[in-house]
Amino acid sequence: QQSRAHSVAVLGAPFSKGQKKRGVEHGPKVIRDAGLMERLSNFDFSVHDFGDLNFQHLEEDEPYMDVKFPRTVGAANKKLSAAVRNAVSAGHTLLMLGGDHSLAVGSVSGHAQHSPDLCLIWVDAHADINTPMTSPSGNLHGQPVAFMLKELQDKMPDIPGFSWTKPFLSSRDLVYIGLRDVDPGEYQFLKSFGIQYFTMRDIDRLGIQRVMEVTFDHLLARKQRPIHLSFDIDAFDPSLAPATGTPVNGGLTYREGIYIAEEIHNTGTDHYSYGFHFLWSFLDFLKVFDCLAFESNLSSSWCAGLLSVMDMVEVNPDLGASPEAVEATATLAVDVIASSLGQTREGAHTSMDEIPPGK
Ligand code: 4U7
Ligand code: MN
Ligand code: MN
Ligand code: MN
Repeated sequence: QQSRAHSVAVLGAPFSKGQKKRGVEHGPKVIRDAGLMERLSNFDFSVHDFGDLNFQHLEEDEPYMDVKFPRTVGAANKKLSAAVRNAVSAGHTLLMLGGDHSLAVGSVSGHAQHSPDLCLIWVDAHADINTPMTSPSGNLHGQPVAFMLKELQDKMPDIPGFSWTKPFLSSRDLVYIGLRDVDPGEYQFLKSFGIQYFTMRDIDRLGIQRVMEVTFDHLLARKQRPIHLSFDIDAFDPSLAPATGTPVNGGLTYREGIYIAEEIHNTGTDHYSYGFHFLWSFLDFLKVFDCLAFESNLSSSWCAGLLSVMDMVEVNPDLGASPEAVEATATLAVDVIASSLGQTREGAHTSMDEIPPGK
């Protein structure tokens, strides 16, 4: 059953050609070095390390319009897409370690091939929804969402390397959290498609709790469905996540980032509050019951929630001012991953049979 993942698969994607700075291809290694697998071994689910994908470097890869390395990025994403589809089809909850954010094209499309009804939560300082025509940089890590959206189909040229993928996501199935650097063309798309987004200003006004409530109301009120979480580490304030390629001041606090992750894990257990329709509330109620029963019967406390695939991207160890800065950024990534998979701040929710006696 989809809400009961028994295993998490970890897949590294050491890739950096979606932007110009070297180093982000070492993201998977530094996130692993920060203790990822040990942290995940504390949970009740099993963990499978699928290792890192091997990406080809294409010699002949001239820019298309202003777009850099289109064939290299396209081929890498085609490969990632198949790997993600296979892992999800095999029943794993998948954790993809980037690499730059252009990898979301492969990650989300592969996920969508198995779960066409998925919804996408994009946590990022940036909207990454430029088309080649609106992109100020030509970097594909600022464009992945444009490849996904059906609404942008006739605004996207045929970019070499990307003929394998077709738009599969509706703009209503996407929510952004953490935005604070949005280009003019991107703003136009957000507004004209009515995309639900929360800038840092919105988080200041509403608080992160309300932001998550509205996010789930928007995505899950009518039906429960798989969540794809695409987490760009630059969503955090640069004081917390300095080792990244496009830092922007005024980002998420540690607690806001962890709260987002915890709430995503809690989907499927506490979502009875989303939406108002009686029938759905009732079905949600049954599901809560189901999940709680599962937790108590097996004394294995883990309930997967709706998170099905998570990307953790844009950790670049070459850009930290010191080894400490790099380690802080990578450890933060591990903390967000652990919280998304069920680590809680109130302690383990496995119940002890009895409180140990004093004597
Ligand atoms: B990231 C930018 F112009 N919008 O398109 C662009 F500001 O994956 C930045 O979110 C994109 O880190 C940042 O190049 C991509 C720029
Ligand atoms: Mn970003
Ligand atoms: Mn991004
Ligand atoms: Mn749980």
